[in-house]
Amino acid sequence: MIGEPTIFGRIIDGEIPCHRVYEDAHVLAFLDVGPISPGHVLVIPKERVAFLHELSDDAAAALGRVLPRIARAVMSVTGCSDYNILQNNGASAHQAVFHVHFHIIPKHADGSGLGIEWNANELVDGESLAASISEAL
Ligand code: DGP
Repeated sequence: MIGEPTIFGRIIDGEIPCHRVYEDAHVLAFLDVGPISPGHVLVIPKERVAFLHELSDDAAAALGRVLPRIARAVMSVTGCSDYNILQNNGASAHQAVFHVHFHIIPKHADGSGLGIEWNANELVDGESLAASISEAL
């Protein structure tokens, strides 16, 4: 790890308390301290990297393995049938804590939950763009 631990690193280390809902060797999940809606949970890797694209394959796999299970538990307890998974990377993309995290945000009947502004445009040069991204993998 380079630099000061983030607030989530300190939660992993037990220096800062959290309302833990799940933990294994690679993953920790806990309630968001400022929930957008009741049942808002954060799921984080114990690997200390800021952005999704920095995650090791093992840490990514560990997250992917438990996310649906935690989502099912949130649905069962809150009664929501709809929810968003949000994962922000970079300050301009609304990331405030620079340790990878997935939000599970229930959408409740009262309208509480994530609000999304979705400015769809027309796809331009799809074929060459897809080929370029594919080649970059
Ligand atoms: P983001 O904007 O994606 O980086 O979201 C960071 C989230 O982390 C935000 O919803 C509030 C939450 N958060 C920040 N500090 C703490 C904390 O100390 N404890 C808990 N449980 N959540 C925190």
